[in-house]
Amino acid sequence: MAATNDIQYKFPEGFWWGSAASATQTEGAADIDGKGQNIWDYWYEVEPNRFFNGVGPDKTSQFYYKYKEDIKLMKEIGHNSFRMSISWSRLIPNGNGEVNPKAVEFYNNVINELIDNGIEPFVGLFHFDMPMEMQKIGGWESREVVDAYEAYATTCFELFGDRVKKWFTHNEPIVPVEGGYLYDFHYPNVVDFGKAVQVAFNTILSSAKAIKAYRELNQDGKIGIVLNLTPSYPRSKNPADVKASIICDAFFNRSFLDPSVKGEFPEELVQILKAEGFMPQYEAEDLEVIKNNTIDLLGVNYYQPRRVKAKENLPNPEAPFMPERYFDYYVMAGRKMNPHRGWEIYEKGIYDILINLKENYGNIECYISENGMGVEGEEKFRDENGIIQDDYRIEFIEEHLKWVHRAIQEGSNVKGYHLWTFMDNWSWTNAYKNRYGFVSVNLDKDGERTIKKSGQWFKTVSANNGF
Ligand code: BGP
Repeated sequence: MAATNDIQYKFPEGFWWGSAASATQTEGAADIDGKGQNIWDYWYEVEPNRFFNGVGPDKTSQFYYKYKEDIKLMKEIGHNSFRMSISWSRLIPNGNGEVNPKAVEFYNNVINELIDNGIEPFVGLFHFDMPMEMQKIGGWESREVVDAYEAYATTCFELFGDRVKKWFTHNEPIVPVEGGYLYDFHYPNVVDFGKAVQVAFNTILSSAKAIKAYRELNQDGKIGIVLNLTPSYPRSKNPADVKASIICDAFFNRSFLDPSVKGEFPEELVQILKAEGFMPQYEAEDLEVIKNNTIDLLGVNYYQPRRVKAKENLPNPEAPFMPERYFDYYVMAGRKMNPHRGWEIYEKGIYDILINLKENYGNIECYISENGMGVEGEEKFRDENGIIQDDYRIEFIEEHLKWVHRAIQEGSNVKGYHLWTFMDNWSWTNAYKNRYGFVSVNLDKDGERTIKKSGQWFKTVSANNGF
């Protein structure tokens, strides 16, 4: 362990060190103990070929069975906090109605085990996993589903809120909009911008309703949302490029950030939706609910930047409407790459997000809820002692943490850093392709766990509260 006087980047007392994961990506046990199907279980059943190597959500990393062992490992590598999510279709198999007692038992056990090990549970209510019965009646397109979600959220607060003091209504809510309704990488694989807007609006409304329900219960915790705030950098200062980046930002960041923090929608976006004829349907009181129920705490997910320029070509008027009618992406020459995932690495992006929150969003309390480096074929880095030598991940985390540290020096209200993810897990259509964990999961050996070099390193960082 580094001597304390060797620490160059010291973080504030009580900084949250940990990682994040989600229910459907880790639990497995997809069809036992009363769990209902969600869209992933269903989609895998009907189109297994859409998943990398045909691996589905049925087994994943078996957290359902191995949670005690996993939580022990979390403690061992220095976690003082961990974000998990509750599977809506495990807790309430039909999405609305009967609560599954086996699920209550499981989540109680996990939450208690975390607390007994000195790890604060941060709990998300929705991480991409719509119950199939709810999807059948329209998913987030439907007001009925918004109401069912509010009831589900209330049930969670009532069941677990005595111990859980940090709640998140949604994780990256723009992703089910993109995946399910624009770009065909989540079920229901609809390509329809009008529906996408309705889904986005209803998701925001559901978040505000859950926040309202939480406050009405007078529990003494905090409630927020986790957003992937990918900055949109313009190619140049040319006004056309800058305008393109502002519009891109309004579509993909401010669409959820502004209503969540300020209770209002970005004017640039509303203007476009009106001009293009895509305003969602809503009731007048919805806007009041959104306005009056903003978040306490913001989770920030950051992986890579967006690089944007003015559109080069006229769009095909026959093609479905897409946000990209207003901008093009471009590849910046000289960008730094994660060659194992094909994503750009731009560490300063994390600082830019935090400074933006400080300057334009009232310096809302926030934390880095996901950041991480996916590596395809990571087994090749396993050494003769069986340890994955992931020095690239250590460097990735360090370089991002330096910028987080700098933002703190400049007054950012950022309270913690969680890696995506604790252990290698099943990542939607990418299944087990890209590995992100502090802990490796060997699928050929019944999910055997081994702490990677980065996990050992993180333990020291957490113990020293810096590096
Ligand atoms: C984030 C999601 C996670 C996870 C991660 C890695 O956006 O919140 O659920 O899947 O991306 O993605 P991938 O495995 O596609 O590299």
